[in-house]
Amino acid sequence: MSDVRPRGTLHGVIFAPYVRKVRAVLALKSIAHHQVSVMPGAMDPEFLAKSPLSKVPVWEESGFQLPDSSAICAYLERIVPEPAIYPAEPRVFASVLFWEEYADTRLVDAVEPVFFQRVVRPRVLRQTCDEAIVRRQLEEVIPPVFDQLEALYCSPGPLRPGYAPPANRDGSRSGPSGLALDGTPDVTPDIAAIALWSPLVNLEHVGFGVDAARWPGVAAAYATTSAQPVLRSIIAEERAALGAR
Ligand SMILES: N[C@@H](CCC(=O)N[C@@H](CS)C(=O)NCC(=O)O)C(=O)O
Repeated sequence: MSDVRPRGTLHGVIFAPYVRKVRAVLALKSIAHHQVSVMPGAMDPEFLAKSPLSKVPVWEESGFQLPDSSAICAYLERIVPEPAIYPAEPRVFASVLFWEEYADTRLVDAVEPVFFQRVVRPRVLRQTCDEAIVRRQLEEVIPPVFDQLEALYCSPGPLRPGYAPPANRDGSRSGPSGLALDGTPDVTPDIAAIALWSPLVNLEHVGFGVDAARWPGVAAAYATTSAQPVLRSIIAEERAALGAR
């Protein structure tokens, strides 16, 4: 029988991309935990003692606190190694760390203003959405990021050792990261795939998908990661919290 005692507590609001990244890893590794909703930028002394940079997420266990999604995910891999989300081969491992960093910086910076304007401003801050910012991000800021991902992450090359093409959505196999016939991915996504997936969920929550005609690799990578049953559950839970069907 598996141990369902909570291993620790994750602090952070579930819509924050870095929090979702950690929740995805916890779910993929079946690590039972408590979830405490903390808004980004919390400045109370109790939270600052856990998170000196006042950012979410923070992972907490008895006698141990760890901020930063990348640190937390690396720690979770050490305490629960299977299924592995970090490749073993040195170059593939290092490259995956780079793409995780790319997702956590360039992609989050491009995407988050859209979610902030469409959800946080009206629902949390009771302010109106600035549609000019949304349009600018969608038309000018996000496309070059997707172009870069398409060219450098979704294609074989020196920045992508170990690249495997994503699955065809019809269930036929096009490579080792394919979908099984029931549509379930048969390979656990690595930390780069998870980190790239997470901010794109926020984009989907506000009605914007990745244009598969323009960025087929990015769209397929997102779809393949989203098809993991435990990640589908995370998206469904968030949609319910947003009041969407
Ligand atoms: N490198 C950090 C970034 C965390 C981060 O920036 N979190 C945002 C929420 S998505 C936050 O807490 N922002 C509040 C602030 O910057 O004051 C990580 O990977 O955890």
